[in-house]
Amino acid sequence: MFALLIQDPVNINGPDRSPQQAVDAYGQLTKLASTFSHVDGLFYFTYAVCIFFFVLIVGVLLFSVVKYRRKTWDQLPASNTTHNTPLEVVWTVIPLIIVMIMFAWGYMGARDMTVVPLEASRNTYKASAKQWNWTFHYPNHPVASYNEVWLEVGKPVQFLLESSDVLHAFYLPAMRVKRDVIPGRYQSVWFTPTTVGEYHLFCAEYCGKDHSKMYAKVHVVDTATFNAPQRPWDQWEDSTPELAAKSGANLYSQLCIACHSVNGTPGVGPSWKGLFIKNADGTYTGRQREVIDNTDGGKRKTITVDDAYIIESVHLPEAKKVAEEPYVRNAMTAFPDLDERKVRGLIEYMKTLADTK
Ligand code: HEC
Ligand SMILES: [Cu+2]
Repeated sequence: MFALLIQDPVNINGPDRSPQQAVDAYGQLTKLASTFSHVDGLFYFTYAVCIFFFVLIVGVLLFSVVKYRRKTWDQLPASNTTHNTPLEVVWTVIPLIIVMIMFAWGYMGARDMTVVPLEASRNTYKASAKQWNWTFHYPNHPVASYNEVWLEVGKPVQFLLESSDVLHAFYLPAMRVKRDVIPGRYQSVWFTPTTVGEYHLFCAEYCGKDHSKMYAKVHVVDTATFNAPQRPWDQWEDSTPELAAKSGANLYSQLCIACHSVNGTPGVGPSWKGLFIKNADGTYTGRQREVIDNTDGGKRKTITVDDAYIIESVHLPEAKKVAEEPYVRNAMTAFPDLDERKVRGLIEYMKTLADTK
């Protein structure tokens, strides 16, 4: 039975799981990577109490069932005792003490987790949740990142959580933090990451169709990597069109893949295949697209897809909405913080999906 409980710490979530995402010695919790060790202590204490009383109660029950079963039809009851005051006191007081220990332990832990130390509040990130992405803003750097965030090891950090649509939840099991993200109000969590590595951030509140895909990578890196002149979240290779397309493809698989296919299959949004047409001389022309132009009183127009239209579609999708069924009825997530350089990488990637004339 215990072989089932104690899972292989390396293979529990597939071969690509890094050691930092492995489970702890008992195979029950993700390996702790923050200072909130009381969560583990309390968890295992509660777990041990439950196992002890389960075995005790079921054991006594089974023993009595067998020992005191009626063996003949006319056998009298073994005992007529209905009350035993010392016994009642014992089984009230002992559980009370155990429960009070759990309460005090949990209360002190909850206080630690909710009172944000000054050092963490001076290192405040913003995490914005939106169906079905996370956007991160950094305390002293203008560039935001999506679905990936970088933290400095050993430095207390606070996350200010906001949602621009529905309920989400910020769940970082390795750090032992979890908080609902509620539209119209700021929530916050803090922790101190203690181990360099890569961790999973999950959305833990069902938030619609692609809730299961709403997770982010949390990179905990050493101080030198974090403060490198080229910050780890600000790296973007686009020195040649091929490399830009590669960076774009990578970003596509993080941000756009949920709604846009690249093989012509319609999704929530139109496929990117054939958005451009490659001419015989190697240049690209955009395809014709019927749109509703909300910057011009909602008029229907036929436009030619070009860089400006794509950049606008990313920053302000409502400006020109695709007028074709079924896309006209669907809404696109806006990415106003995605800088133009990255959108140009995405455009280079779209061009690799062009139809040839
Ligand atoms: C939540 C789903 C969703 C996500 C995520 C999404 N889109 Fe869209 N996209 C749509 C929908 C729906 C449309 C069509 C309606 C409209 O124009 O607003 C659209 C339209 C577009 C268009 C206009 C396409 C055309 O054929 O005319 C572009 C360009 C675009 N999206 C780019 C992106 C990029 C780049 C990303 C990732 C950074 C992205 N989208 C992520 C849903 C999405
Ligand atoms: Cu969510």
